[in-house]
Amino acid sequence: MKHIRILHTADLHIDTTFFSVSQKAELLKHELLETFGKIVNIAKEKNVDAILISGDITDNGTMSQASYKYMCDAFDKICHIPVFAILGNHDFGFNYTFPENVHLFGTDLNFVSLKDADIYGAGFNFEKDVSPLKDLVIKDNGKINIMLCHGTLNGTTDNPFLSSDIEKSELNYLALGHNHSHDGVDKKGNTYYCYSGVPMGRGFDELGEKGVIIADIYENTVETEFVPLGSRKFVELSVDCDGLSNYIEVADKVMESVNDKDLYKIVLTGTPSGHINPETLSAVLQEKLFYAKVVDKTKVQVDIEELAKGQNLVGYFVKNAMNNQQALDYGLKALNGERIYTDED
Ligand SMILES: [Mn+2]
Repeated sequence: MKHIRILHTADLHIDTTFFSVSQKAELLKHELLETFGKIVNIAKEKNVDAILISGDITDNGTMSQASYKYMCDAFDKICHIPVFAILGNHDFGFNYTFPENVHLFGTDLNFVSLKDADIYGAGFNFEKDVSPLKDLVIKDNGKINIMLCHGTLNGTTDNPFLSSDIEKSELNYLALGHNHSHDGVDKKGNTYYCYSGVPMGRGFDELGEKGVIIADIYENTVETEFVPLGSRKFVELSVDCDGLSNYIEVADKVMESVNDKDLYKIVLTGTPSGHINPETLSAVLQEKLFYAKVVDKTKVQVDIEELAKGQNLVGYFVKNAMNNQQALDYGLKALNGERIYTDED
């Protein structure tokens, strides 16, 4: 029976700056590199026939000498496993060579044969905003056909392609890169496909567990497994402050459902019975957790109708902001001299 086992990853974004979590940026940058080391180890443990990297190897086309050497050493450690890679839209200006076991496809669609499979690939096209999937013509239907592609499914920009392009491709497996979240494996026609997602979250827009895909690809079917990489997670935690009266009570509640490894965005909701000082809460949580930021979306417990009657700044403000709950909540806090903790901080 024809069969090939591959490890599918993408969007490594090596040397991401992590500017949104500046205090921990350098450490996280290093951990991202170590996550790449973990990927290579998993490839070895799972005895894969090949590793596929579907673009965005770097975050901006360059990497430090240390990161480049780390990657080369990691590839050397698995010199018996072939690696197939393409460049993504973040790899503009990429000018590195990797050890011999790494095959980096150019921009023009091409393929390499390995065991029972033909592996097609083409790097991100900066000149022509169209996916190479649209030009794909399979050479040998008697083989297992796989393709690496970096672009937007059913989008309009960034090398877009359609579900119907997948359906008519006659590929067995399409290893996608560009979308940073893995939303399961899909199938169109006879083609199994997925975005593997990033190997490690890099901000509060990349939440939760990240990993790689191990796929056993047969002529008529594909079996896949999502293997978590155990990297630090970005987590958004909503905390209902109904009835809580101060920052200590809120901090206690937060500590019940966190660990000291992950990065947290703590979103305060509900109507507290007393004043919660977000500044103090933030300082306390930052001390207890690896990383914490507080976003205050609590409602102020006041009699709006009564306030609106006031012949003063507060009364004037409330009268005019009456129909906008968020403006009222933030405005009343601001008028009370508090710093406002919003999502934009
Ligand atoms: Mn990317």
